[in-house]
Amino acid sequence: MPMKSRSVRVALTALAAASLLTVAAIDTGQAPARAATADFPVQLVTVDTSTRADKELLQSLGLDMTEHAGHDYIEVVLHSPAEAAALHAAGLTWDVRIPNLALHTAKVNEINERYAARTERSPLPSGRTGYRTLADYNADMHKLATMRPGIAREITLPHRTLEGKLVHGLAIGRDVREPRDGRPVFLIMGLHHAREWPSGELTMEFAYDLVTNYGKRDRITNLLNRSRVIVVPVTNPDGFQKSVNDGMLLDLREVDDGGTVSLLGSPGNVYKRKNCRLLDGQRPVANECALAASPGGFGLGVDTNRNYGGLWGGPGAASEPADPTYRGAAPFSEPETQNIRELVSHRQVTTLITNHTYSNLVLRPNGVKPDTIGPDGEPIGQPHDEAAMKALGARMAAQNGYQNLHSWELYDTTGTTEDWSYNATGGYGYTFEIGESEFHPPYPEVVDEYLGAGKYAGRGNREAYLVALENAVNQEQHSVIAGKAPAGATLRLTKSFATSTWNSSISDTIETTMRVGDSGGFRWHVNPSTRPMVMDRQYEVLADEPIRSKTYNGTFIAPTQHTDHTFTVKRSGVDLLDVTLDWPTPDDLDLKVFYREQDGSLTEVASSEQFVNEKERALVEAPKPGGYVFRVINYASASPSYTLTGSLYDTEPKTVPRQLIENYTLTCEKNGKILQQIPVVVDRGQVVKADLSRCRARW
Ligand code: 0X9
Ligand code: ZN
Repeated sequence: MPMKSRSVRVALTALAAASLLTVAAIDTGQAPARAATADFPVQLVTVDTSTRADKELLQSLGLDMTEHAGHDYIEVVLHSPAEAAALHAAGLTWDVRIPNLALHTAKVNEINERYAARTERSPLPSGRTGYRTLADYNADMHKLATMRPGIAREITLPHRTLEGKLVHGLAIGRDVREPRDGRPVFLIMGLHHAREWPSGELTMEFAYDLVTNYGKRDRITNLLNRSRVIVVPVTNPDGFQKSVNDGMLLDLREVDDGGTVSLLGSPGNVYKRKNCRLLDGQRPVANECALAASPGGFGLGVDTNRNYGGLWGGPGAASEPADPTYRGAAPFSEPETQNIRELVSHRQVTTLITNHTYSNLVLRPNGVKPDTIGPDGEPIGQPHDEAAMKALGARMAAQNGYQNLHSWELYDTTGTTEDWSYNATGGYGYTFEIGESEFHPPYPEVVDEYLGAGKYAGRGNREAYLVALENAVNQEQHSVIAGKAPAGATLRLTKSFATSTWNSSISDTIETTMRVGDSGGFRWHVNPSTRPMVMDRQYEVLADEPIRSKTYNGTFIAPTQHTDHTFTVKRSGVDLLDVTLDWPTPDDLDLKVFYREQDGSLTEVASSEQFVNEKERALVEAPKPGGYVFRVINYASASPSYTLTGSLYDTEPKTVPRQLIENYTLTCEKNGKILQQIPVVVDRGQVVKADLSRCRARW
């Protein structure tokens, strides 16, 4: 994770004295004079969040947070002066990274135009040289299915969007027009969030790669012989269409001509995140959604990545429609999430990737910290399959060079795609946050993200997706039901259960079918019958007593000065270094923790800058052995003394014990008539034999 370069911390009093617009004008000094007068330019800022409390405070403000975050910052899109005011009022400080996103998009458009003009064909599988519009996506899927009908088939998801659009996808694999024959499914998606254009581009390029290389490259041919791949590049077409249409309109030349200053003052829907649900339970009328762009355009709408049923309504999802992470009126209230729910409930999706931008991350479940108490009164814990999902995440991250993390390591979320899909089906699920630093960078970066660049040249997300597809077909990582049944019989696997939301539950049904081939032998690749949620799961608690603790009693530090104290971690394998600072006066000391590198330089590893009168605490997880410096800084304090304590802790693993074993119901059917029905229990990595002799006898 690239750590933010800290600039001077802005003193609160100075900010209070300045009017907001003046602050905005200073911060956005690079914008051309004409573009940034009365209008507040939509901007990308880096908010200082040195403690988890700061992160939670920021999250409570309902601002438009990005996934770009580190131990002491989160990047946020500011859409209006009111939002800047909310940050001030909360006492948070920030630096401006992109002072005018509209102007920035116009610049990116210019770069893109130049790239397209000088490039006849990019090295991408499709050869594209610029971002697709919604129409381009649909045309490309149609083209692939027409080009190779034997292995690519267009699919249309069951629900139209709120604006009445169809959501299209592509099914890819050998005999893709034949009835399903029990092969596992890999699902890859893009554009849950409207402004995250590369997430659709990479999804579509993977489809091109598979379809054009089937029969040419053994690895791809073999994978498509053993699986079906479902590609849904644009899961939120209403939102995406608004973002991309407005985005492509922003033109820098028009600034010079003086024509569209107001347009640049407001980027319209370019940074729209959510769908077109402007009012709970209602569909927008024609054009209403496009015109609803509030300053900067994130405005109303449901965050489709908070609307899934799993843990719906819990931490990291908002209940207010104007909030960027609005969860919607009910779990699965939106057509966009209903579509994906039904897709996943009617196929055996053993692995899925949902693409987003940005921050170069491979994220895995769960969305909340393991020690968070969940709806069942027990800690949410680590996913039952943590070890395997972490290992697969690492193998993918070795291809694209991203960081391999738990989703919750950046901030909490509930109701995301894989919060539901993993916990309901047991199929592995990942969020990819593509790209280093922005929602839709210059197109050449999209090319690099797909094919890999620098150290990762020739690998990139292309290879990461292939690794995921290999996992989807690897039967060690899912389950197999095998046996003999009459040729032509339909086998049906069903399971109904309650999926926990945060405060209640919804009923979920998984129902998948396959047709038995001419030989009568079948091998059905499925997810395990018992859901991870009801299996045992691990979490960790801090030991009651520290392994070692050292206390320093300090004396007065002159204002703006600091005092350093040294501390040593003698062995590896310690789980936590906990540093606390206390002092008697009601004013402000700050704390920073550094690691001393071999060359003697200091690397900041934790810090705590609470506000006046709050005591400081900094945590270093899994501290490396070596020398540490605890720096006590007098920010604004007259204290004659302070007490500083460094403690090393181990954590103790605890288990929420296995509670349940769940089964599928397997039926063997002839022309819709059930000839035999049996329960099937199958674990991950297991092959079980299903005895369907009665079905054969009665056929
Ligand atoms: O917040 C989201 O929905 C995703 N990030 S994005 O910037 N693309 O909007 C991340 C979802 C999972 N991540 C976390 N739990 N942090
Ligand atoms: Zn996203």
